[in-house]
Amino acid sequence: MPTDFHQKSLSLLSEQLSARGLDTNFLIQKIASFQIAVPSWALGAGGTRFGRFLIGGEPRNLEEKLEDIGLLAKLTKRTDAVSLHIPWDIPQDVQLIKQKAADLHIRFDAMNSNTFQDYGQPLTYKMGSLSNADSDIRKQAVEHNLLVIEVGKELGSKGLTVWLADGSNFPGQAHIRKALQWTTESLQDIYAGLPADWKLLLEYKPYEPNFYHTVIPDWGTSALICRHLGEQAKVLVDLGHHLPNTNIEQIVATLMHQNMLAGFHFNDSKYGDDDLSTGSIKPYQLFLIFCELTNGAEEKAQSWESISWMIDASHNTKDPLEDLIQALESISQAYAKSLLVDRKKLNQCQLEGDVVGAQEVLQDAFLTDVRSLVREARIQSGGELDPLDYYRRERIREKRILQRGKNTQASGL
Ligand code: RM4
Ligand code: MN
Ligand code: MN
Repeated sequence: MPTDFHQKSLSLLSEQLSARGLDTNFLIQKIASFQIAVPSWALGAGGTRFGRFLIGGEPRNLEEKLEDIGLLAKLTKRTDAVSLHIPWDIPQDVQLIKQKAADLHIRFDAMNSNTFQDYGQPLTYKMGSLSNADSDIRKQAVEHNLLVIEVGKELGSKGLTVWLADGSNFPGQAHIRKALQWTTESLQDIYAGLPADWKLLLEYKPYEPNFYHTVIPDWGTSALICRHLGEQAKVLVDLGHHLPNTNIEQIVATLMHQNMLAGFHFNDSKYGDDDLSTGSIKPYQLFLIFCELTNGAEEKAQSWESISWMIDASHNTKDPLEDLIQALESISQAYAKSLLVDRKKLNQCQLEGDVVGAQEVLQDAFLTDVRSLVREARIQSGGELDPLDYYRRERIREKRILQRGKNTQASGL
């Protein structure tokens, strides 16, 4: 991408935007300040239940994961935080990790607990964790979450994300009401240990790994439980955790209306929890979601700052770092486009029942090529003109392979 091509595209866009009454510099500032966390498990090749293909040069430990996020931060200027998964990425030496992160200007975003696998703990989670019929197992799962909070406190994190795999595979296997009650009580015990300036982000998912019933299958159940916890508990929306064709933007609007939106896990999907690159399959949906987000914040339904942002994708055919660069770019583009929506005109259309006009307003924003705007925001922040091109030109993966080895495997799924 030649610099003069970028300049020409930007000035053309700038002209179009000011004709629409929009201030290019203001938009650039907004785009530049929007930061999205990267999870510690997204830096290696992701597996499926059929196996895993190594990509080479995968980070061997948390320090190397931080180095990869540091690189993403330097190139894209779109991420400044890591979200840790415990026990996959339990810091061995907290001070060292804190120092390393500080050197790379990386914050610790929400901590993720794990009660969906066995990793040598005394009691098995095979039949569930926070919802288990056995109170000792529930207790163990609660204690794990409390430990995750302790680790997070040392690192300066301000949130605990709970995703529960609990549920059942066959009718009759679980007592559906009791499982919900036990889950609520377990979460109350965890909530009691939550520091006052933290939030609890409660994720939902309709199915997988359980296929008959999941204890927290949807945003409504998650919100219901949060109501039993307290104001610091809110609902986390993972884009892949919906049945096909669900109107996710409506869920976002509803949650914001109730000040109940904790944050996002960005990814994209065709069928289920596919964990594909954000914006690769349904960019219009992503844009509509951002329209609800920016509008909800503008109209003060819920503040922008109270929402957490994270990528939660898995890559088994792409280089994870390339994929994350693409995802960060797509998210910024969707955000930028949502800022272009002519709200006054849209409100007028809604008032007059002008369905055609309303669609035109949205499409006008969506079909605007904002790439130069997003690029400029990145350059002004000190990032690369074209991060993907830089990554390939500098042969970063090849260098990682030389340094870390060909057969390394990052922790994660
Ligand atoms: C789940 C969910 C969680 C993530 C795990 C690895 O499907 O999205 O957020 O921690 O996967
Ligand atoms: Mn998730
Ligand atoms: Mn998921």
